Amino acid sequence: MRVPRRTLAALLVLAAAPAAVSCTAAHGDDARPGDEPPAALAPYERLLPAPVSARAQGPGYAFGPGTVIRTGLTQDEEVRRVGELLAEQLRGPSGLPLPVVGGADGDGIRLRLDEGAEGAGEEGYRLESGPGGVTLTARTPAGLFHAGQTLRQLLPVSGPGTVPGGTVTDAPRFAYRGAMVDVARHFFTVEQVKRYVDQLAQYKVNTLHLHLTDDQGWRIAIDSWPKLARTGGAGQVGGGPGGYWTKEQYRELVAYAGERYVDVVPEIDMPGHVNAAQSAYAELNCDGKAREPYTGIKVGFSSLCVGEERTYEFIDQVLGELAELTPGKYLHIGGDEANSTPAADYAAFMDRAQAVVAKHGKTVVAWHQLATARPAKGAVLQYWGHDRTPAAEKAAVAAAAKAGNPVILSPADRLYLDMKYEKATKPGLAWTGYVPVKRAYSWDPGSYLNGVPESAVLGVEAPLWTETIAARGDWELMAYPRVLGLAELGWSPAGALGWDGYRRRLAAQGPRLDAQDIAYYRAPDVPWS
Ligand code: NGO
Repeated sequence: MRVPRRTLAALLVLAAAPAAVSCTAAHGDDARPGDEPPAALAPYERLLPAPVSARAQGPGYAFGPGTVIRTGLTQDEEVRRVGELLAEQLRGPSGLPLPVVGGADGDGIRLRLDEGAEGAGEEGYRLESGPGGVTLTARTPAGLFHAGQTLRQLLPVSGPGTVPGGTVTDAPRFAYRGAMVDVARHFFTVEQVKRYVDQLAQYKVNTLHLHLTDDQGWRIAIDSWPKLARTGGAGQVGGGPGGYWTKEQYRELVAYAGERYVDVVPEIDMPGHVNAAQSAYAELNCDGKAREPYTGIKVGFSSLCVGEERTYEFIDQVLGELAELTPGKYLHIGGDEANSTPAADYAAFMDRAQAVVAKHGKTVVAWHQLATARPAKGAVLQYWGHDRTPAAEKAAVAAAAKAGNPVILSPADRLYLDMKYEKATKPGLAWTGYVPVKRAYSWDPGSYLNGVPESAVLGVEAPLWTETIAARGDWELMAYPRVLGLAELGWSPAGALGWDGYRRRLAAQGPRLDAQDIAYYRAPDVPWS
């Protein structure tokens, strides 16, 4: 679902045309804390993620009490729903009634599904604003949704206002733009995760990876193994009460995310990271003895019993129920840090686990250690190495990519949202070193790993591990603003990337984050107003 390079190039040329106020594709690279604050960016320049092309032109549209949202002639139910959701998102800040009506003609915000819309792909769109209204055009409802999020950024943070005249033509660079939440180390409610989905979807992030199980907790109800959640979900890091989601709650979250064009990828981590399951069921241990619940933050000490047939009945039933609950195409089976599973056992186990995923009609995602075993055809590898990862490990990922396994990039020293920004950051870990906002953003996914060309990169993902994160404030402090950098790396064309332009676009988002009551870290090298 990538826009063909030539189309992108052509659009970029357009964006740079003399009459255009192009989205500022600045390439300057140095943080200059203490510099004069740069002049404020015009609305079309401050869009984040930076679009393929944006230009201001002519008078704009007065978005006011008379504005209606028109969802087109086709009576398409989904377009209607996108219109309703956009109205809801715009009503809050603007205080306007914004009725949603059918039809395509007349003033207002017009949503237009056009299967022939050129260059738009699965998620792209075009936005045109002039005195008569704003027209959003896309090939798919997802594209219309993304267009609506761009429109939100062209409006004032609060109150009615003018959508400046101009045009945006846009489509993502990568198909997979993800964020992960670890609800196993610390438990979080579905409501808290929904809040994150809302925040992320406005920046065109389209995947939510849920790390549902680990040594410290099992967070999803499984009917055939009820003690996994009831017993295995009772605790968390530090010993506080944990919790779990019922199937109903999980379904509700998946549906909520789906309405915002965010796919859910659930993860059951194995064969390591399984102490919670092994504390609930003695039979999952080779010695037949239940483990004590674990509330610390060490890794690599637990392993499923690879030689025992019951282990495979377990994973078949668990993954079967999860597949049934999950409309998306991926199931994540972990595979990281299996330090207590001998290499040959690990490979044998992963062979069978991958076959189970296929049997239930899904595609495997696993942490990149799967590359050291035998990745199945089409299995997706999630790379979480860093600058000091041994070359041999990187080479295994490159070899798998060469053999056709797509790669999701989550470099730990760039995209791990649990890494401290600096020494003074209170929550967080620092095993990769500190990850300031600039470092999180300043790299290119298309040329990051030797031997993994852009064509092998499915996309990028920012994981939020929660060993040290127990409350919303810390979650948001660690995620924001770094997760906006992830959004831009995943969406914007390579030519639009660059720290100097980005830090200004990011600063312009400050009032929006404030208005949404997001507790972000005010990085010193970003010119916040
Ligand atoms: C590692 C480890 C996780 C930790 C995380 C902390 C992966 C894939 N496995 O990443 O269990 O929570 O680091 O940063």
